[in-house]
Amino acid sequence: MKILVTGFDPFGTDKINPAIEAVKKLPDTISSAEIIKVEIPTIFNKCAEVVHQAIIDYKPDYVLDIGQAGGRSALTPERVAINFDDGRIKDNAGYQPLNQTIHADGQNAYFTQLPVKAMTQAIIEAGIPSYVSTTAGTYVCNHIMYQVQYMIDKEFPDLKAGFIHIPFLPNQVLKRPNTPCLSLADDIKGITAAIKAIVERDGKNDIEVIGGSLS
Ligand code: PCA
Repeated sequence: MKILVTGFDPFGTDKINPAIEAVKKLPDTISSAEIIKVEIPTIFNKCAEVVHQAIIDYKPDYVLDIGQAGGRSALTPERVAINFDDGRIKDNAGYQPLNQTIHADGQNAYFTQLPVKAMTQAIIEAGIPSYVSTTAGTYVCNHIMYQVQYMIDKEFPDLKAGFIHIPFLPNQVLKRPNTPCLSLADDIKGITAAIKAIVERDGKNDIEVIGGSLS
């Protein structure tokens, strides 16, 4: 089995992105699955071109995109991606879409094929905080999650894909009081546990445990 894991480059005012830092340091093999690591730019559309090319080049069974969610306190597997770009800030190419549909012929939203509850449980069992998220926002992270789902819909029906948002690193919150953070070692441990859960649940449904949220 092959799993393509992508990490975004730094964006906004940050000089580092925990996503690509963690992805670079993942093991090359997890539960006998080959891990292919690719850095992607925090640029609308361009990031999807890079992932599309990587899917063609590597023919992975799974795509797992990783991105920073500054302010979150846990590793959060995302349940759903929406057909909507709405930038709070410009992307790394200076583009700031407002109220844009990503694909006119795509679904309004796509659910991930990944077992988000099993992933969350595995991350917690590894000693790292985790919960299932039901919004990946409206910036480049939701965009790439949606774009990969659109590729599955239109072009790669056997592919399975999803997304994990991760908190700031400790050195990103030195001047951001009362903001949660997680160490790079914990990011790596948690993402590795989530990938193990993906491999273990391959061909099976997600586990049926409580994992919903009220907000
Ligand atoms: N996080 C941003 C885009 C790149 C990243 O790592 C987001 O949550 O949309």
